[in-house]
Amino acid sequence: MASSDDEYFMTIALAQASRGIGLTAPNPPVGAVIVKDGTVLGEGYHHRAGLPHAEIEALQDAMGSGHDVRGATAYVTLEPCSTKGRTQPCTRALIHAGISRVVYALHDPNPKHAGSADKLLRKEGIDVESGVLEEECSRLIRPFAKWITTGLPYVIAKVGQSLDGRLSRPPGESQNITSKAARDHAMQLRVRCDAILVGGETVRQDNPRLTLRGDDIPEEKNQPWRVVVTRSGSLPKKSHIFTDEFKKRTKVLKGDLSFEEILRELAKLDITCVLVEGGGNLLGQAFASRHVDECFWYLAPRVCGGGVMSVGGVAFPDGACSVELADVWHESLGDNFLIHGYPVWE
Ligand code: AOF
Ligand code: ZN
Repeated sequence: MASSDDEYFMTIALAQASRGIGLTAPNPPVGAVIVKDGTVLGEGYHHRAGLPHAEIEALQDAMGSGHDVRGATAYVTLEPCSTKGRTQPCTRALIHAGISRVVYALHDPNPKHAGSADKLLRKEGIDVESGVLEEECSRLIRPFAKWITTGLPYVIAKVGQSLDGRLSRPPGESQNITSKAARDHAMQLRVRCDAILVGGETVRQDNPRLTLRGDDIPEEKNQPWRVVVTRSGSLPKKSHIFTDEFKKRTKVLKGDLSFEEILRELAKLDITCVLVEGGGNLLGQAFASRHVDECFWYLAPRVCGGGVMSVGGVAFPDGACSVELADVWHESLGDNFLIHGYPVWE
């Protein structure tokens, strides 16, 4: 039976897993904790695809400090893997280490592993418990779960708009709509993602850098891919994204692609999570295709009286989409306002 102690230790594993958010594609972020007699002996998380899984990191942390892990409990935010991939299966490592109980949050959505761990571990006399903090842990691996089950990356829409729904201000004015606090907040979204997607017009009008910068950026984080979709293919060669030090991380997708075709192209680059930053046409296309999974909507107390609609364009004729967000939360960012939620596509 799971206990409140199990939830407590799973919270620690979840905090470990969170350290890997945005770093592990195409693998999920996973955390693990080794506990014996109520004491944490070791903790760890999966840092990057190809490197050891969370369980191995936690076992090494414990054993590296001289602890005897035999008879200990392993808490893992995801079902331990059971077949060899880039690394050896974790179920085997847990068995060899002499772990006597394994508690994990949810089944691995990867069909290669899903549901196999229980049988393998129990055959060796190990107690197995699952479902502890399942909801919290499943939220963490939403991008991986979508990618591994559909072959498409998870889509986060970021919109920064005026009260009258505009992404831009009249020509000649500064083009910032939202406040510095809101833009700093949005920068953190780039940490979670493997790619930032924009339309060609955004590159032509704004010449954005689309890089990760500022404080609080994990050292191990790669710059996300910068992907521009353009029908005409004509983009200024001097744009930041083609000339700066990360120009190798820029990709242009040309032609008349549907949003799903764009996502399939991204999946080929092992992108499991993409941030759609605009402009209005591309956001319109994303919503009309019903492929938006999560939204961050920043509202600035400003009326623009003109400019590009935040979700619009030719891809978004009247009635193309009407969708409600679920699990909504909101917060104030100075005088700006953020609404977050998950579109529910029926
Ligand atoms: C775990 N612990 O920390 C992670 C798991 O190619 P590999 O060997 O890295 O295996 C990748 C698969 O392992 C991945 O698709 C997912 O099913 C699982 N991820 N499993 O036990 C971990 N990251
Ligand atoms: Zn594993």
